[in-house]
Amino acid sequence: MKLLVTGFDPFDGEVMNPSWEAVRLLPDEIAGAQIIKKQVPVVFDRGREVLAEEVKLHRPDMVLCVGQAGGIDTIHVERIGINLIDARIADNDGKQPVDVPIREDGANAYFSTLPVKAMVERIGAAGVKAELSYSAGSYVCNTLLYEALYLADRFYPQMKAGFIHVPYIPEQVTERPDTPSMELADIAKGLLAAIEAAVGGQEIHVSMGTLQ
Ligand code: PCA
Repeated sequence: MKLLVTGFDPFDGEVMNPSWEAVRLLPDEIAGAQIIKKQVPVVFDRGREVLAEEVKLHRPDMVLCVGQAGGIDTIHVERIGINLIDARIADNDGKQPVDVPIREDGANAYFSTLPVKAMVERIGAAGVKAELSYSAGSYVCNTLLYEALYLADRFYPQMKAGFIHVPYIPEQVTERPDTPSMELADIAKGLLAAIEAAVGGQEIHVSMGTLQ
């Protein structure tokens, strides 16, 4: 099994993005699955293009995109991607689309096809705080989640996809002591646990399908 795991470039004045820093710490194999890592720009158009190119190139069985959500204090396993861009700030290319759909011909929303509850549970069992989230926002992260699910729906029906938002790491909040953060090692541990659950979940799904 092949998993494409993405993290983002820094954005919004930050010098690093914990999503990519944590993704790059992951081993190249988890629970027997090959892990392909890719850093994605925080740019509405190019971010989606990079994702589509990587999917076309590697044909992963599963895509897990990871992004930073400053201000959260637990790992958020996202449940839904919505067909909307409503950017609060400009992307790294200076573009700030407001109230536009991601895909004119796409569904209003797609649910993550990863086993989100099992992932939250497994992250918690690894000693890292996690919860389900019902909104990935309306910025570049939601766009990437929506796009991954759109691509799966249209072109890669076997491909599962989902998204995880991670908190700031302590180095990012030294000037903002009231803002929550999580150690990078814990974020990486959480991602590892989530991937183990996702890979296990898929195996169960496949074997149930085989029984029918
Ligand atoms: N977080 C942003 C985009 C890139 C990232 O890491 C978001 O939540 O949309």
